[in-house]
Amino acid sequence: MVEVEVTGTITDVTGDPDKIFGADDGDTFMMSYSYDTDTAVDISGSPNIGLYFLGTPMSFTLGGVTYIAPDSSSASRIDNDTGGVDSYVAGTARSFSDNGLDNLTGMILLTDTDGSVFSDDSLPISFALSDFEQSMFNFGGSDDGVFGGVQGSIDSITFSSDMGMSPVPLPAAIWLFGSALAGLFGFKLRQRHTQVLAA
Ligand SMILES: [Ca+2]
Ligand SMILES: [Ca+2]
Repeated sequence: MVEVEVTGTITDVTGDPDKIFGADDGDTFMMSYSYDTDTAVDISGSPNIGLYFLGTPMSFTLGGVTYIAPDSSSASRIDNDTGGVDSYVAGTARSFSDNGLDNLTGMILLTDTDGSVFSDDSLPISFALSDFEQSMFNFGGSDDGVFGGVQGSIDSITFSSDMGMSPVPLPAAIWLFGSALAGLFGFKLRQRHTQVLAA
């Protein structure tokens, strides 16, 4: 699985006059999601566009509240050289409800204007935020029919991947380490014994 953590700063709450998200300019925005590059299927027929349902929850935190979009909503789109531009989107393909709010949608959009970040339309294992000239996020929804939305800039995006690195429980790790040490000492003892016999 590839795990992605995004942090941003809210720069525009003018779309949320009733403050349904309880967030102000300068507040932190966080988003996290994950995907399996082996199982995610590109449903776009275009060789330059990758459109994937991620099949895992996607969480958004702002105004001190975390909103969790269901598995069926999380999606990502990769554009490679569309009009000479590479772009990356991760967000909700369908609106959802959580914490008493409805019609919730959220996404991040990053644009590399010289088209150099992606060489195909596959889901990325990693990239650097600095590879993109433009980045933004938005999040919106409604509270009893009152709509609100905020947007801002992305400060960091970090990828971590656990491929081939499944965590080993500590007691097992100690047992393996102890056993390896015993093997090492056994080898050295045998070696010394052989030298003594040869002398
Ligand atoms: Ca494609
Ligand atoms: Ca490209």
